[in-house]
Amino acid sequence: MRSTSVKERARALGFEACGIATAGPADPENRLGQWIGAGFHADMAWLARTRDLRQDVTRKLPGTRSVIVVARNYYQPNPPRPKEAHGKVARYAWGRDYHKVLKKPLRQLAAFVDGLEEGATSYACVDSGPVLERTWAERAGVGWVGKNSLILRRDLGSWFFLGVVLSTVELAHDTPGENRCGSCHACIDACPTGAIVAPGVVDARRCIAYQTIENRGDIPRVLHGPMDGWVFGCDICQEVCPWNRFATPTDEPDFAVREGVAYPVLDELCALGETAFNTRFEGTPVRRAKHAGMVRNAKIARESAGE
Ligand code: B12
Ligand code: SF4
Ligand code: SF4
Repeated sequence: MRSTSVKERARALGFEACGIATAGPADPENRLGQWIGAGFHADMAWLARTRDLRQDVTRKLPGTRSVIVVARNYYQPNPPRPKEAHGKVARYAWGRDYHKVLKKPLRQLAAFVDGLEEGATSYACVDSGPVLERTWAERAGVGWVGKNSLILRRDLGSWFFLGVVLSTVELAHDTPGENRCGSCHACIDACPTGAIVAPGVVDARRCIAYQTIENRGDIPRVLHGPMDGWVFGCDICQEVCPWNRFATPTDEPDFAVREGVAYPVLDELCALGETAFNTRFEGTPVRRAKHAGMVRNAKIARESAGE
């Protein structure tokens, strides 16, 4: 079967999971529209701008019949912390930027699918494409949408990236992931800013990940204390998730933690010039926050540590 060969190829390319969904309206309940309408996207105007594309994959790739979703594990245990006062960087950003790491194997997977049918076309993306990756991941059976809004799997927990290939090739689809959060609400309780406003719904304005990575302005004072040393992203709603007890270390050497990235010493970070910042975080996702953003975050962490 063609879908089996796609999954075998994905496995051979290093993806731990691969599932397939049949293309169709991505968001019939208009969750994205409601989320944007409530202002939960904060200043991420690009999300609102691309809303129509996100809700209909055939606008991005006319003739899309199948949505192939892959997962790549990035888990690795915490490295030792420095003795000096330090900040915390989210685990996903400790090594080489995942956009770069996943690009080649995802393109190879797309090329393989293209080869299944004369005249087939495809579109591959990781994170930055206008695709509702989590919706498709759940539909393709790659996992379920947890109450922290992340995709979870029984074997990997949630420490994995998603990648998507839209294809005009018709492939047998999988069964959607079954939600296994049950009565647990550990992530909602643990979120220090109350950003998880309903199961599966995060208000980015209150989310430390948004504030430390995407916000280019000032971070509201009321969030400074709860940020608790996070200087890039936040992992709290994953660290407390019982499914993450099953996480095993990644086999991707490019994700290996780089020197000085996971727990940057705050005095050093505050004093870092722009060139030194770019060199230190070269090739990692941390560059997205930009020099000014990271220095701002480090100053907040240093003030809070001193309080
Ligand atoms: C914008 C964005 C953010 C924003 C907003 C987060 C958010 N919750 O929406 C910010 C900057 C805060 C953020 C933070 C993080 N992000 Co982010 N982010 C994205 C991005 C680019 C778009 C997400 C989006 O469209 N949000 C809008 C909402 C409405 O969409 P949604 O959450 O996907 O919800 C849909 C479905 O989940 C479903 N749904 C919603 N609620 C419910 C409830 C139930 C019960 C059900 C069944 C379905 C359901 O309906 C929605 C519409 O169809 C995606 C990549 C992509 N292209 O999709 C990565 C992505 C979601 N991020 C990712 C990661 C890793 C993170 C962080 C963990 C990074 C970190 N450690 O700091 C945090 C986690 C914070 C959190 N708890 O969400 C990964 C998640 C991988 C995974 N295992 O799920 C993604 C998929 C990138 C990737 N390719 O790997 N992110
Ligand atoms: S990433 Fe942090 S701030 Fe954002 S929802 Fe999760 S626990 Fe809350
Ligand atoms: S902490 Fe509990 S409720 Fe939250 S995602 Fe994990 S299993 Fe689901």
